[in-house]
Amino acid sequence: MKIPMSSNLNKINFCIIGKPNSGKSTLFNCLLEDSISPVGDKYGLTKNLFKDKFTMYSHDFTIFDTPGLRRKSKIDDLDEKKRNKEVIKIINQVDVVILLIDSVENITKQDFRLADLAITKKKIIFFLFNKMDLIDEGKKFKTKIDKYLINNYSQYQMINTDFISAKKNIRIKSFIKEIISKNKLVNIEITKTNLNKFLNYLNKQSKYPKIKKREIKPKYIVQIKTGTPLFKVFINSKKKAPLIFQRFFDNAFRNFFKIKGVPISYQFISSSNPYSN
Ligand SMILES: Nc1nc2c(ncn2[C@@H]2O[C@H](COP(=O)(O)OP(=O)(O)OP(=O)(O)O)[C@@H](O)[C@H]2O)c(=O)[nH]1
Ligand SMILES: [Mg+2]
Repeated sequence: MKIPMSSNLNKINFCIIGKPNSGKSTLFNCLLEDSISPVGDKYGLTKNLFKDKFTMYSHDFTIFDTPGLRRKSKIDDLDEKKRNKEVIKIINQVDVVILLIDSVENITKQDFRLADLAITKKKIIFFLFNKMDLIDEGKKFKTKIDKYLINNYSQYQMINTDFISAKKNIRIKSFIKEIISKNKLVNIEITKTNLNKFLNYLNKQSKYPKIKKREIKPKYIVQIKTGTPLFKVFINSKKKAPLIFQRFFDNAFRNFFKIKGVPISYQFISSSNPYSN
């Protein structure tokens, strides 16, 4: 039996993080249809957390605007260090992390580091490209970005991308719909029948990673939780599931069930008798 969901599906908490000037406060105000958080060209304008609520598509959202994050090496100000710590704390508290990127600038290593952190904490994460009104050929830009991420970010399967203009209120509502749909996906329940179909599919592929010439295979899968779905995966090995197998399994699983951009947890269970079955 699966443990019931702890959180209410119609309540979603999210925070907007990212470099100074990327437009976090503009997006915050746009969603709240009010000028709550100060906005402007001055670098590092927001110095405190702003929190507020809004309702859209019958969902209650709690949203945090955060101070812009700079690279650690660039910071010598104690207050800024403290603010950075607060932002990291907020990531722990929310369901969804919005990493806001100025489309006119490049994605930075810091952006990837923040994304890695959110992924480790099992959050839904969006790379949200803002200021699309300043981009001439939007379609080409999106294709270029997705290609870039596929080639340069190994965790591409774990993230979502979207493209908006906070200032011009473009694609904001469809972005909120995306958040709602990903939040639903976190509560996915996969039936035993479908888990078995997946195992059969894998067996037909017969491309399992090998350790010392022996293939590591899953023997049985069971879902034990929703709301960050958790699956127990029993494998045909006495040893702990090697990382290469864990990656292979996650990839195949996500492709088969079409789960992109939401966290999944697995417990890989080694068997006492790997040669049975
Ligand atoms: N053209 C354009 N400008 C934008 C957009 N969103 C924000 N801006 C501008 O970008 C500048 C910075 O916006 P803010 O919302 O203050 O940025 P922030 O990320 O909150 O910045 P910090 O608080 O310093 O971290 C302002 O001049 C905004 O008007 C957008 O979609 N298009
Ligand atoms: Mg701000």
